[in-house]
Amino acid sequence: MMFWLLGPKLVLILEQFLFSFDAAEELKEAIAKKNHKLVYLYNPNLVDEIWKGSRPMPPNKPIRIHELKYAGVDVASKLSFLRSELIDTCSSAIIVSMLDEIAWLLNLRGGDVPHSPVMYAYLIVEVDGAKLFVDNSKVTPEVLNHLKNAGVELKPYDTILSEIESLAAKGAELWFDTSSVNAAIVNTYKSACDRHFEIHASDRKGNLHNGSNNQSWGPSGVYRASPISLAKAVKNPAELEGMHNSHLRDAAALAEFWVWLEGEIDKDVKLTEVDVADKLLEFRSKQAGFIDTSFDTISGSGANGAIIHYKPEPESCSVVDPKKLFLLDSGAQYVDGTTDITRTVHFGEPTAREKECFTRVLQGHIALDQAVFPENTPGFVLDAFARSSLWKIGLDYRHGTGHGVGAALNVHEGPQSISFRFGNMTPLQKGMIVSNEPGYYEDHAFGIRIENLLCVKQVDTPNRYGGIEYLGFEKLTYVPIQNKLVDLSLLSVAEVDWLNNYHAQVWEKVSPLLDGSAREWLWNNTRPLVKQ
Ligand SMILES: *[C@@H]1O[C@H](CO)[C@@H](O)[C@H](O)[C@H]1NC(C)=O
Ligand SMILES: *[C@@H]1O[C@H](CO)[C@@H](O)[C@H](O)[C@H]1NC(C)=O
Ligand SMILES: *[C@@H]1O[C@H](CO)[C@@H](O)[C@H](O)[C@H]1NC(C)=O
Ligand SMILES: [Mn+2]
Repeated sequence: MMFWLLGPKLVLILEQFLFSFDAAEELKEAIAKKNHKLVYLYNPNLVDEIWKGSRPMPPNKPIRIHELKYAGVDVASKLSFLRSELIDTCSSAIIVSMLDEIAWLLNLRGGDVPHSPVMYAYLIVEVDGAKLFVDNSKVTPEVLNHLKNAGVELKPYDTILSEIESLAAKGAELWFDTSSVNAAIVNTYKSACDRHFEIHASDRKGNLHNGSNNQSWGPSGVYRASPISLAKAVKNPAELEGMHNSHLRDAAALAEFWVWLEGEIDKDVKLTEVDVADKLLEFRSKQAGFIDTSFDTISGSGANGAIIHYKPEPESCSVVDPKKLFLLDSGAQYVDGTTDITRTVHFGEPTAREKECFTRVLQGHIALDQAVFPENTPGFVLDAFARSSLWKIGLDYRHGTGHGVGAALNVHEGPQSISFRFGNMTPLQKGMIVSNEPGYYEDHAFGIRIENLLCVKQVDTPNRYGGIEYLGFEKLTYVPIQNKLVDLSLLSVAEVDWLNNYHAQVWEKVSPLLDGSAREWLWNNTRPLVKQ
C-alpha cells in the first residue's frame, strides 16, 4: 500500500492482490468520508518496480498428496458436494482463494507458508470442470496424476485474472466469498461483466446477493460465504483418527521434553526460553510423521508469560527461572494431524497466589470440557463457562477461549469459535474441533494458560428436551496438568475426579509410547490427588 500526497488530497494506491474485496471496500468508504481518494493498482509491474529486484522469490516447495487414509473423503466426492452447492445458488463456478480450503478440497498439502501445510494457488470449480492455478514447478508427477484423476486441470498461477475475464465474457455467474477473495479478482470480474454486458452490475436488480440468475441481463456474481469453510470444519472419522493418533505421539514428545527440562533445571543448567523451544522441536521432530511446528512457540518465564502473544527472540529472551511460573504454548504439524497445547508449570515452590490463579483457570478449563449443550448452540454461549471461576474473584483474561483447528491444516480455522465477542453465530457441530484455553495474566509477574484441543461429540442425556441432540466434548490432548499448582481446597470433589480421571487416561494412552525416564515421569505426573 502506498500514499501519494497530491495537494490537499490524499490519494491511496492499493495493491488489490493484498486485500480481500471486503477489506478494500471498507477502506474505500472510510477514506471517501474524509474526501480522499482510493485508486486501485492494476499494473503489477509497478509493484515489481518498487521492490527493485529485492522482492523475495516465491517459495516452491513441492506439493504432496494428503493420503485418503488421512483425508477420509476423496476429491471427487468433495467436488461433487461443491457442485451441488453451485447448482443450488445458480452459480456457474466458485472462486476459491483460501489456501487451506484449496488444500482440503484437493487432498493436497504444500510447504509455502511457515507452520501451515498449504501452497499458493487459486482454484476455480465449475459445474463441469475445475482449474488449479499454481506454479508448475511445485507439481510432482504423482500430484499431476492425482489432479488428473479428479478432473482438475493445471493453469499457470499468474493467469487467474485472464481466466476470470474470459469467464465473465462467457456470462458465467461466479461465486465469491468477498471476505477472503482479493479485490483484484472481484474487480476484474465486475468490470469485465460491465464491459461485456454493457449494463452496470450495480444496476442489475434482483439477482445480486441471492444467486437467482437472469442471463438476459448478464452476470453479476454471487456474493456469499464459502461453503467449504464449514465442510472442512466438520471432521470425518478418518480426520478425527489422524488427530487422535498425532496427539498421542505429540504427548509422547512432550513427556520426553518435560523430563529433560526438569532434569536440566535440577542440574542448575541455564536455559533460555529459545533453548527450551528449540529442544522441544528436537523431541517433536523425532516423532513419526512430523512436518513442522504449527505456530511460533510461546515459551515465557515469569513476567514474559503474561505477554499473550510473546515470541522469545535469541538476543533478548530470558533465562527460564526455576523460581517462577513457566508458560509453554506450542504445537506441531504431522502428516495426520495438527496439535496445539499449553501447559504452565513451576519448577520449585509456587506461591499461594499462583496456585489460586492456576486453580481458577483449571476450573474454567474443566467447566468448558464438561459442558453439555443443545445442538445449534454457537460457541460464544459457552465462553462464560471458562471464565466464571475467575470472575468470582474479579479476574478475567483478554482473549478468546477457543478457536477451530484444522486436521493436518491450519492451527487456526473457522468458522466456529468460543469467544466473548458476540457475533459469531456458527453453531458448534459434531466433528468440529476447538481449543479450550482459558488463562490468567498478572502483568509483570506471571502468565497461566491451560490448553487442550477438544472434539464436539453427541452426548447421551437422560432427556432430550425439544427432541434435539445434546452435544459435549471429547479430549484430543493427553498431557499431564501439574498437580503441584492445584489448590485442592478450591476444587469440588467432581473437579478432583475430573483431574484424576484425565491423568488416568493420559497414563493409559501415552505410556505405551514411552520408556525409561519419560515413562517414569509420566507415571509420577499422573498420580491421583486426594481431597482430604
Ligand atoms: C432474490 O431473488 C428474487 C427473485 O428470484 C428477488 O425477488 C429478490 O428481490 C432477490 N433478493 C435480493 C436481496 O436481491
Ligand atoms: C430478467 O430480467 C428482466 C428485467 O427485469 C425481465 O424482464 C425478465 O423477465 C427476466 N427474465 C427472467 C428469466 O427472469
Ligand atoms: C519420580 O518420582 C520419584 C519419587 O518422587 C523420584 O525419585 C524420581 O526421580 C521421579 N522420576 C522422574 C523421572 O521424574
Ligand atoms: Mn490455541
